[in-house]
Amino acid sequence: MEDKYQFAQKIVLEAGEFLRQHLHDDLEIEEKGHFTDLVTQLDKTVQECLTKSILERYPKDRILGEESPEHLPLGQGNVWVIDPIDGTTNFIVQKADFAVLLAYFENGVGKFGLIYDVIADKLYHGGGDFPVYENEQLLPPVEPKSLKESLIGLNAGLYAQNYDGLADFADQTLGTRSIGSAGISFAHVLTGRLLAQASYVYPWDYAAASILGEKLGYTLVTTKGEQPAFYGRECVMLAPTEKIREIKGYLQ
Ligand code: 2AM
Ligand code: CA
Repeated sequence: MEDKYQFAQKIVLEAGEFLRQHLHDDLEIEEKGHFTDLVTQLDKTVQECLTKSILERYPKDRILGEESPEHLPLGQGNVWVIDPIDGTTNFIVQKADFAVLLAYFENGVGKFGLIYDVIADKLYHGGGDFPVYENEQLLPPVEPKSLKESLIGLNAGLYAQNYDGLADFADQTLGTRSIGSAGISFAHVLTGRLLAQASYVYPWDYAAASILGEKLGYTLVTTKGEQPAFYGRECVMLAPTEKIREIKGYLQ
């Protein structure tokens, strides 16, 4: 597993370097269903490069990628979960606050996860048998503060709708923050900047955070209070395990 983990770090860092080099390229932007759900040629290129590198080295493994054709369940066999650019809108508009996300599962069990904040050059990595690091700095286990001393990650849309009671929960805290990259937002939970992060997202957006978080004392749950299905789009929240019961008290 050590080899696979080192390999994963290498290809994610290379993908980030590629995106930095192509940051100011002319972008071919396509809408995927809704005008806010965008994809560029660089999302597709990074997805293809990561897929090719993984399958060349591990031909029996399988890929679940945001931009890959089949969205298979990850419960069986060796599955790599890829989001080539998490925060594509930020990538297009802000040229910052986007991430490369990679997670690896064997028969549904998360073995390691990687969140690479490309412009900040911060790689969050570990999980499973590996300690969790931000670059070379070991991250300590969660030390949750009270809701009244904490910020939570939540976008304006979910707050405005009070989706599953998230605004009621947010109103118990010092306030909300929203970055536009689920991966980077989840990483801010892992470092204690945010108490929790809730997002309406897909498995490739939350798989790495779920593996990293579990190692440090966080749990990823749906805002309905269930285990995420790791299939299709769901509203999920990463929060300190010992705070979940209290938070659920504010959710509907
Ligand atoms: P993405 O850029 O990889 O799609 C804020 O938009 C966050 O929600 C981002 O992490 C984004 O990831 C994710 N997201 C997932 N599905 C989305 C969608 N249909 N439209 C916009 N953002 C989406
Ligand atoms: Ca993406």
